[in-house]
Amino acid sequence: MSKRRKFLKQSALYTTATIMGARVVFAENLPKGMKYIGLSEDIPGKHPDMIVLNDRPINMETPAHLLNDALTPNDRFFVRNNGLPPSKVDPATWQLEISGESAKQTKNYSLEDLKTKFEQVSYQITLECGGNGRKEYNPPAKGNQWGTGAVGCAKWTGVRLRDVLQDVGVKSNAVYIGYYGADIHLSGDPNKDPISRGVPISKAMEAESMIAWAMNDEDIPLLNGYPLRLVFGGYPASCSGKWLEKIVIRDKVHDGQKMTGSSYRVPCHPVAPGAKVPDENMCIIEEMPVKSLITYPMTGATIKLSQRLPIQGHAWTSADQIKRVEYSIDFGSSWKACQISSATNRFAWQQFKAEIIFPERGYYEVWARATDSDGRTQPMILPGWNPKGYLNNACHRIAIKVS
Ligand SMILES: Nc1nc2c(c(=O)[nH]1)N[C@H]1C(S)=C(S)[C@@H](COP(=O)(O)O)O[C@H]1N2
Ligand SMILES: [Mo]
Repeated sequence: MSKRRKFLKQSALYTTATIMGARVVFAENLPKGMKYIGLSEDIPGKHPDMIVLNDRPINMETPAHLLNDALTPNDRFFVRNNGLPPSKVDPATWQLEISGESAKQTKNYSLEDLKTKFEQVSYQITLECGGNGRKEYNPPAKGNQWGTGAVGCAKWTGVRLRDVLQDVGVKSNAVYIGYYGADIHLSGDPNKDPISRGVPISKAMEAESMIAWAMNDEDIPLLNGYPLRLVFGGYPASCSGKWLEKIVIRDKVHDGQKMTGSSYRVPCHPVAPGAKVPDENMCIIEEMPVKSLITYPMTGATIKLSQRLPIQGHAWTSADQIKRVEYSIDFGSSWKACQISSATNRFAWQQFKAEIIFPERGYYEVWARATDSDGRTQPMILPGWNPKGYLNNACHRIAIKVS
């Protein structure tokens, strides 16, 4: 971060917060964790039915039935902020610095440089927060109590990260890349990063690993990282740095904010629920597990016995593709196949659908279960408990009444 940027950040703080349509004049004075009583659940640019878990920093998830589109519209894409988004972004002067001990040189790129010097690519890539589904864990884990909606799939446009890294020059001892964004630590301290994570160099070099400036053919919304972000499919979305202003090529595992300790880590070996796990026994989450979501109908729907119930949803994986999605209406005793679409590219979620006939009137649950090309499948109940409540890929369930 340059001295000038640091100064801008320090003076800007969170003064752009608006409540009831007006700027919060003494925003800096509100004690941390306290909520504005005038805050409506509506966050500008986002769908009014998004579920707001937190407003400082903003964290919001998408109800399953709002995720029915093959590509998640920008106003329905979940938001997971660790700090406060930059209050002023000027795309004309935005710079991305690439440096680090395993970079052959330090180089800066403007948005214009990125758009004109490299091949432009678009991929449909699913982003899922590592903590999606956390609220089901027992004993509960601290942190945002995500239900099912910290996931979305958008069409991202930008350049391949590897093309830019290669333009700078990558030393043969490179191990990891780390990112720094322009967001501000909740304390307002410009010397602290809200988050600075990264991926192994092999992941950074994959064809689908991107530096993106567009989401569904529009500018990326401010809350999702405008004007520039990293996008890595198949890894926890925490790797996909927003408001991207610096990438470091490291000769060791990146040790930025939330890379160390227990953040975004799970026990290297399974533990009993509630166990205390020392930091040295916690391993960094890399590939995310296979998962699916029923996006139609909404849970609680009623149908007549004479009707067939159409169901729809998506399935995603860090493996090459989804091979199979099945549904059950008898609490997992038997499963029937759904139809699935093929993936546009690796890491795009795939659509599934089926038409269900129910044997008699009553209460049912529809459960969905996906299996990927590596043969991994979803557990029907919660997978391994872990202290921070990550990686819950249990089958999604919806309630149906047949009358
Ligand atoms: N600079 C920056 N990048 C970030 C974050 C952040 O707080 N700051 N949050 C991370 C986390 S934990 C997640 S899950 C994703 C969320 O991306 P989204 O808000 O666009 O859905 O962004 C990641 N990138
Ligand atoms: Mo996340």
